[in-house]
Amino acid sequence: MPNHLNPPHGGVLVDLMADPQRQIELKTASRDWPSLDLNERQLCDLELLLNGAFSPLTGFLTRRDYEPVVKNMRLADGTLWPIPIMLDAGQELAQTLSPGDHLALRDPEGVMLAVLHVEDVWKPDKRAEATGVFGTDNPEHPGVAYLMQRTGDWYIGGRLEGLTLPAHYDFKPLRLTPAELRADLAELGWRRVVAFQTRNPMHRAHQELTLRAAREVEANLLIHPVVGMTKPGDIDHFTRVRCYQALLPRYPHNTVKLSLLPLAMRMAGPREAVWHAIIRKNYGCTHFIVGRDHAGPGSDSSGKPFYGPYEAQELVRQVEKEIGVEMVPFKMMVYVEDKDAYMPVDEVPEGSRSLSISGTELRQRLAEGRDIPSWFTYPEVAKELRRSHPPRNKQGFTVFFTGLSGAGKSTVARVLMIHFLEMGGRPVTLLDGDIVRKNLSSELGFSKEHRDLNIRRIGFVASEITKNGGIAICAPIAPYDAVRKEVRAMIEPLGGFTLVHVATPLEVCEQRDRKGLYAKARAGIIKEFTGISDPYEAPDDAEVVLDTTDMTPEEAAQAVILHLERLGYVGSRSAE
Ligand code: PPS
Repeated sequence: MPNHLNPPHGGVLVDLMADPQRQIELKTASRDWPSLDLNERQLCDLELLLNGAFSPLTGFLTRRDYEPVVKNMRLADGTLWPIPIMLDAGQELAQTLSPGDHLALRDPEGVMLAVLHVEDVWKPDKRAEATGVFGTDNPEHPGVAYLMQRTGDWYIGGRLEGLTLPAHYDFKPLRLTPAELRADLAELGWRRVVAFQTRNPMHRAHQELTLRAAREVEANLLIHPVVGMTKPGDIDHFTRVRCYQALLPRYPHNTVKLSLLPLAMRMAGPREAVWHAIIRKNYGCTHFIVGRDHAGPGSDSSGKPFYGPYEAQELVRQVEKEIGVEMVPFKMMVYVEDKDAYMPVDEVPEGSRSLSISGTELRQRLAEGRDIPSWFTYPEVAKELRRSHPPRNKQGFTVFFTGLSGAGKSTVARVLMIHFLEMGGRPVTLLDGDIVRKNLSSELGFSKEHRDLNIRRIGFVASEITKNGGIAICAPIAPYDAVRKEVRAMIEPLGGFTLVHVATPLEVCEQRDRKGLYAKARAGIIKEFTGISDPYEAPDDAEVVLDTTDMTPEEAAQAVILHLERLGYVGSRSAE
């Protein structure tokens, strides 16, 4: 093994990649093997198994290793390993596999990335896994939620042989494998390297913390952000990496390096911190920064934190020698106004005012286009954040009408569209019930299943429009609550979403009967007619409720516009 793969740059790296001759054999043999197309989490795990970041693991855990890992953070042979790395599957695939079989692991395009030599197939006790790994089975914990709701019920364990690493097309020069990073560090002559883990943009507090850490242990700094899967709702990695790149010139020359880690985080707090330290050891680092509430998901709905603020530091402290990485513990850094400097919260002089801005506060400031002070983040970082998080008056949004046939949805939607066109500044699309049924859903009828599918299609189109900064106005009946909520959940992370319940009473709609449909429904000529022979679930989450019985379409549209103005999506500021 070349010298640079040995300490001080990490321990022994496992190499799971098959040589070219063996790859040909595997590809030929794979024609007879079952396949699994990996999801995002599995792809991340596979990449770090294959590239050696999860050394000493040589594959997905077998039951023999899984159980002691869950119970006491150790593989069967006693090696420290805190997080189960599992290949999960549904019953359909699991039933067809037995020990000794081969499973081809593929990316979503069908490219074969690796072969799993199946050693074990079993149904785990997920609740025991949750309490063992996360210390809770509360589904508000994102790691528990993933395990309970998105993880298949079966695990398949076994050794891996790799053919190729998952493909990435973004920030390629920054995606170094452990061997590549070790080689780079050796070439730079960096013998002591302190790694900084992050899933957030880095502000001045983080810069100060990393500079202090590097100074304290006389090491160079590796900024090693996670770009695989982080906590749902986090700022996307494209934006974050641009922010890190903007920050780099603010460090002293030749002291810092940026490299990206395609890890799927579990938010497991203390255990995750141990895992992060092992991974950094494998990437060739000698030191690892552990801050306040490292890799913790915050608090549950009752406000109780899942982990104590320094629990992760305590656990890493117990095992740092065994891992061979020295922890650099840090308290929270705050800005001290009268000193115009950052310092650890426990060192702030008495009587001094300290300031900080939370992630939620930052998101609010971005959404409202408010000032982001330069004591908090450098202007070049703020600029990157603003580019991908424009204020609300520049974001896209969806206005989603729901209500009975004849309630007035289409008419109000049309008036609203005209007003948006008059305001200008954003493209507007009207997805009226009839238009959609003609163009997107012509093959669908009015069963619950078909109506839900229709609404999902509308939601998908509206989410794309919203994501790209446009206005989508939807006006279907959308009689079912669950699918309306699904659409809301799909769109809200991408821009604005306003549900408008056109709550005109059935008697009024029936009296109007502009299309003659109610008469036909009463006569039984039209079946499954909403309000007559089919249900309508009135929403309890509508932002605007309109009854068009005694309201003009103009008045109804104004009520929606006033609501959007109040939130800042339209109005005087949208002309800026
Ligand atoms: S849904 O439930 O949201 O998928 O319905 P939507 O796509 O809005 O389609 C409703 C329009 O189709 C006409 N129509 C019916 N509506 C309800 N129930 C039945 N059985 C039915 N059959 C045909 C009706 O004209 C609806 O248009 P609007 O504009 O709401 O009156």
